[in-house]
Amino acid sequence: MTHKTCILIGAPMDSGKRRRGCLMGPDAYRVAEIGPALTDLGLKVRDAGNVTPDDARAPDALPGHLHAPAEMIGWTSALARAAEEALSQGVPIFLGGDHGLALGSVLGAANHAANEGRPLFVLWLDAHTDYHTPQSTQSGNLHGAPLGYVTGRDGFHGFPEVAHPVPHENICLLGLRSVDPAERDELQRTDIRYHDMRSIDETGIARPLEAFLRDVAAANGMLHVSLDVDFLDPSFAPAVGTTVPGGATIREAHLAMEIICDSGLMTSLDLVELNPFLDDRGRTAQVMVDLAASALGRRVFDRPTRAFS
Ligand code: 4U7
Ligand code: MN
Ligand code: MN
Ligand code: MN
Repeated sequence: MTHKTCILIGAPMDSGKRRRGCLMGPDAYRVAEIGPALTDLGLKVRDAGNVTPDDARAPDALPGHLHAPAEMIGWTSALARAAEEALSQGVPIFLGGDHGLALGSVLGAANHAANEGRPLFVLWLDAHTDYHTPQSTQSGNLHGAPLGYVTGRDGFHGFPEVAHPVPHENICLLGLRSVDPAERDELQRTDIRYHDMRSIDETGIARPLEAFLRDVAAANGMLHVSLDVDFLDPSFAPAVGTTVPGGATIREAHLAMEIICDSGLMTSLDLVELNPFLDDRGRTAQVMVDLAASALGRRVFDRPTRAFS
């Protein structure tokens, strides 16, 4: 692991939804010392600063109830470029910003993987499925649509073309407990893997995650991990606009990160939806930094590495 360079990329964006505050996220992660937490693990860390969105306009074909569509298009193209560039140099860690940033981070990762001739896999840790299209979303908030976009669903007029859609079977969602009917109906027609909180309560988080990672390893895949604060239960992670009770515990979340780390497969990471305006003395920012450190090698004792291939 020590050969890796982590590249911190700030995405101070709020355009994916109406409630404001996530744009302060990158600063909160830096104040919570995400950089030192990773250098302490023997990793090289480069802070690439913050991305600024491209200028863009929203075509008339997009539905009128969408929030900030031009800004979303501008963020998507700028972040996809930043992701592609960073992936050729190390492991990008996107400091959000709302989950709308993943339209760009995953698009860039998919383009990079295609150039490398490798498949991209996506692990989505979230209370929500984020599988909307501009037409299916009722809220008009595109932070609920990144998986719809990167899988190549129709209707994202004016957004960068998704030349390499992520295949459904390469996506695994963990932590679900708030799924809109329109998303559920579409998802159930696909072979996306999803595990809601009930199934995590019944089988634990390790088994479905390890099964997914074995497939990533067998395919020599790249792995993008997208961690939404609301994957966690709001009692541990209050700084989020979309709180849904009954989320993952700190222990489940750390175990997931440690298993990801053991696999050695993660090639990019999003930390999204932190709203520092809603935080309680920085504790959610700190939890997210600790989870990122677990995904990148922090551990109490060395253990024999698990076999994933
Ligand atoms: B997040 C929602 F209706 N589905 O579309 C919507 F419940 O990135 C929520 O996962 C989306 O936090 C949440 O607005 C997006 C809602
Ligand atoms: Mn999300
Ligand atoms: Mn969510
Ligand atoms: Mn499919």
